[in-house]
Amino acid sequence: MSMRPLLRLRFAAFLALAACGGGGTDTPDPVGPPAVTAVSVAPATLNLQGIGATGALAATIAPSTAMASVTWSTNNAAVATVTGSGPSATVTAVSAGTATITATSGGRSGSATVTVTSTVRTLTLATSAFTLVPAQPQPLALTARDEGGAVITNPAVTYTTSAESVATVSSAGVITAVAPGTATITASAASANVTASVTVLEGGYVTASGGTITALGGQLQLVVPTGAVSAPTALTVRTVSTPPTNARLLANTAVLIEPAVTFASPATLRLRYTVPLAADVVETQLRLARLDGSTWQEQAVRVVDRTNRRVTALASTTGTWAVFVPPPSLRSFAQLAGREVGTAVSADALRSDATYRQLLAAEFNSVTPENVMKFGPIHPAPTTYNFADADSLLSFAAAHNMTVHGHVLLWHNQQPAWLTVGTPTRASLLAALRDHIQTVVTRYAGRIATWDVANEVIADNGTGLRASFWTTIAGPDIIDSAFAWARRADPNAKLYLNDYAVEAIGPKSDSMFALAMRLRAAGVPIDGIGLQAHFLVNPPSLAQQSANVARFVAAGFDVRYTELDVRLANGTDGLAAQATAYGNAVRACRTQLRCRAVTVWGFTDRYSWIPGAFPGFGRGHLWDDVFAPKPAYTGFRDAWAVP
Ligand code: 9MR
Repeated sequence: MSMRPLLRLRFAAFLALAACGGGGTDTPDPVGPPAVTAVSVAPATLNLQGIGATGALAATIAPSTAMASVTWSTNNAAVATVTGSGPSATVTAVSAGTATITATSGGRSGSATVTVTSTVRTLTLATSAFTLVPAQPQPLALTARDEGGAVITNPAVTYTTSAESVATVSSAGVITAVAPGTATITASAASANVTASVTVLEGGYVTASGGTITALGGQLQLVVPTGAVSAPTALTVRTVSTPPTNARLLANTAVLIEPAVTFASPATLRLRYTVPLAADVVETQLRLARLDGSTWQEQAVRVVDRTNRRVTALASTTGTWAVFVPPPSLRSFAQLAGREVGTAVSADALRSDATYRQLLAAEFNSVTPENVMKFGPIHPAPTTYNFADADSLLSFAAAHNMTVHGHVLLWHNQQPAWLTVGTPTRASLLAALRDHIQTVVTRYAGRIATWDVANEVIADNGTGLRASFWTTIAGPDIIDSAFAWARRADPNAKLYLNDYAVEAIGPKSDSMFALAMRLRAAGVPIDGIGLQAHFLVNPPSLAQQSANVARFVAAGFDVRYTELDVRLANGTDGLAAQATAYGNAVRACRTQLRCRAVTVWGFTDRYSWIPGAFPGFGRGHLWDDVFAPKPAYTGFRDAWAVP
């Protein structure tokens, strides 16, 4: 048995004393309980779970015969206190941490380590209601406290969401909005719970490095290039219902994107139209607009994607965007019918009258210069051309997606004085006309789809050719030459023979037919027949006109109504008959696919050639002199509108 040296010494002394006892001397010295030689505490470690939890410790004294009392102490009463009498003690947890509990007896001591682990009693959130947009992250600011109110760092918390489809939550407590709706996020630790409500709006979230907003059930997609925004930006998107002036919104496609964000580089904005398009709307008419203050600014449309029903634009800024279509118009119906609806355009009105321009652009998809391309106006001196007005009209047409019907190359009216003075000869006229056609047609090649090459060359009584300045001096084959020169100058333009009073089969239409056949047989490049259609209230019937159109088409010619108007005698009503006349021209044309267009010779009574040319007549057009649509407009439009 091993014994510590000191103990061994004392024990030896005790034995020595005992040995000399009974040696006849006095009572031996009293011998007390042995001194404490060691104190141990069990268990050596004590884990207390939760504030207020208690645990027991026991001290063991050596030798067991030692009779010393035991005192207990803690080195950290903030963590654990100890009460005890004798060898047993009760330790009470005060707060999380570690304390050393010591039992002391007879100058000796032993200890145990007590670890207090606190439990989460309360969970609180700095904010417990969130409104987010899809893809937006939102960390939860969670505080866990123990029973004593102390904050627990890094508590073990689990997070759950009531609707993954609305918002998810990570194990670190970061919510991510997914799609519109509401969800409840629950954080749990021990027996504590706390919830946060999440409302996800239509919208999206753009991150600093780029991103995509998809909202409104996929109707809106905003693709933001990298670096386009300087910080993560949440955008909410709402529907709005105020349409652009003079336009129809496609349902659900006007969106308000808040807050308005200006992008460093343009983002791609795609707006989907989820509704079927109205019968008269064609995709190419779809427009994008952005609300600027209280006015809609039309934005350039980059792509109309029919398959996915998306209209795409480049956007520098968010705000309110909409897909819209123009109101029902002549051109929308004509386009559906696969044809052109045109009008002669007055250069003066185009220059000076904004209402005129607005109506022209909205209603027509084809224009014919009423005067400015005629020989005299465009070629006023032998080597002088005046293209300014024609150029303006072509710019307008291009800007508004309109075709241009050129009018006119060879005609006996509106010639410049220089052409007719002196004694023109066949040679001089041929040279002049060739130069004229080469110059004018070449200049506008590719921009003028169809040309009136020869105009009004049939005699009024229907017997053959008109004896005009051109045909009389140069010979009738100048007509042939005009077509040939025009073809050479623009091989793609369709070349027309144009005349009036040829809208029903009869002597004059027969003469025109015969001329067209002769020209073609001679190899002259003639493509089409222009029916002017300057009507009075009782024009040829629909059946007569249809038969006439059919004859030219059957012979292989394109046809177009080139100068339709219906003049009324002053003091008469005639508006209903006028409406019928306008409608029937369209109906007749539409009986044949190769009747490509119906062009009116001016669209408003405000700028009309009729009163000047036919005193006592007027009111021949679709809109009146203050731009109010007349029954003629409705009659004309309805004939276009039928499928
Ligand atoms: O509408 C045109 C009018 O302004 C001119 O003064 C006139 C000159 O003759 O020409 C009018 O247009 C005609 C067209 O060029 C050819 N067909 C008959 C049209 C009405 O006269």
